Amino acid sequence: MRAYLYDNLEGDQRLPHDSGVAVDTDALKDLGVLYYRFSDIEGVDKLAAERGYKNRDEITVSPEKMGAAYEDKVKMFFAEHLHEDEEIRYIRDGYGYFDVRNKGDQWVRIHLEKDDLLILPAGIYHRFTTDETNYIHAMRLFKDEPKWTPLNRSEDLNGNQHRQAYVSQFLK
Ligand code: KMT
Ligand code: NI
Repeated sequence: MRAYLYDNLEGDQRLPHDSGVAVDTDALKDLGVLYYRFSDIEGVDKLAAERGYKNRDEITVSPEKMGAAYEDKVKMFFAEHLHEDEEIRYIRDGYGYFDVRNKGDQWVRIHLEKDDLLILPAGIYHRFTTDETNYIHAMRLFKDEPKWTPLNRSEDLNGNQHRQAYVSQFLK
C-alpha cells in the first residue's frame, strides 16, 4: 500500500497521478480509513468475525473478465460516491486505486496490492479505479445482504444521516 495526494492533472484515471506528497496510515486513520495487511485468510476471517462481516464474495475487474463492458465499468467505479455501510476490500491479486477525500476535500490516492485490506467508513466520499495493469481480483466483505448502492456526490446528500455521522466524527 502506498498513499499520496492525487495530482489532479489531466490524463487517464489509471495513471499514478502522484503529486509527490505522501500520506501515512495515521492520516488515513484520521479519516476513518483503516489499512491492514494479511498474508493469509485466517487474519481476514478473524477481522470479519470481530466486526460482524458475515458474508463475502469475490470480484475480478479486467478486460478478460468483463469484455467490452470493462471500460464502462471502470468509468462507473470512478464516479465519486458514498455508501451507507463500510466498504471492505481484501486484494487477492493485481492492483487498484481507491481515492478518498481528505479533510480539505483533496483526493488521497491509495494504491493497493495483493494481501492489502482496506476499510472505508460509511459516508466517506471515494472512488475506485484499476491501475495501468488493468487487473484486480478482490474479496468484498459485508455484514448482511450484499448492498453496493453507490450514492453519487450531491448537495442532496448533506442531509443523509450516514454522511452527517461521518462528517461529525471525522471532518470536524
Ligand atoms: C468498488 O467499490 O468500487 C468496487 O467494488 C470496485 C471493485 S473492488 C476492487
Ligand atoms: Ni464505493
